Amino acid sequence: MGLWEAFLNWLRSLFFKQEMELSLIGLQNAGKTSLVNVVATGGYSEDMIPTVGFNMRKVTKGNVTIKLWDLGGQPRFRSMWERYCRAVSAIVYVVDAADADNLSISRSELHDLLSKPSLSGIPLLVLGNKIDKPGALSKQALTDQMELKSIIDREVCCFMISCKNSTNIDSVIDWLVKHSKSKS
Ligand SMILES: Nc1nc2c(ncn2[C@@H]2O[C@H](COP(=O)(O)OP(=O)(O)OP(=O)(O)O)[C@@H](O)[C@H]2O)c(=O)[nH]1
Ligand SMILES: [Mg+2]
Repeated sequence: MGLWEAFLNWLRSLFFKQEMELSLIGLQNAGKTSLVNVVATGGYSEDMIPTVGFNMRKVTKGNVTIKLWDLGGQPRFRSMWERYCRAVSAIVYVVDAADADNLSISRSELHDLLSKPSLSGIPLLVLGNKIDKPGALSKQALTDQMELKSIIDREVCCFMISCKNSTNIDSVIDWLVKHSKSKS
């Protein structure tokens, strides 16, 4: 990027708020609502109520306002995931990296969702959560088992996080802010 362009972008950022909309998807108990809480307030709680349907939260980071659709992960809510992903700048898919039993279901739900033509090209951020737990998968193992390398029609990024210990939450926020769109 040229210097002049960089300067114009900087000026723009002073006058225009950035805005983005994203969806949090993943099986029940993965930690989606916990992630919203950590990003919004830094708070974490062990007793969480499963999300029924969805919740919408707005979070502001710097000059970026993020509208988050936090969706329920129980089987009965999965059919509505696609509808809430259509208009978003990015899909954030949360996986419980310490729950080996449900990994193959998580993988097939992810690949099912990404096969919808309406969602083609939307960037994907996969988060392996609960790395504070013993037995949590490594990033390499999660990447392999979720078959992330087979996704070639969009940008894919993966971080290992812990909502409990706030591990890597900064990297998540950085990635999200970089993927926001300008709004006049
Ligand atoms: N050890 C550990 N537990 C976590 C972490 N993040 C979330 N949990 C726990 O996992 C459980 C489920 O968290 P939720 O945030 O409600 O999960 P969810 O994905 O929103 O679930 P649904 O709303 O049912 O789809 C809660 O008991 C959390 O305390 C983490 O980083 N480490
Ligand atoms: Mg929830």
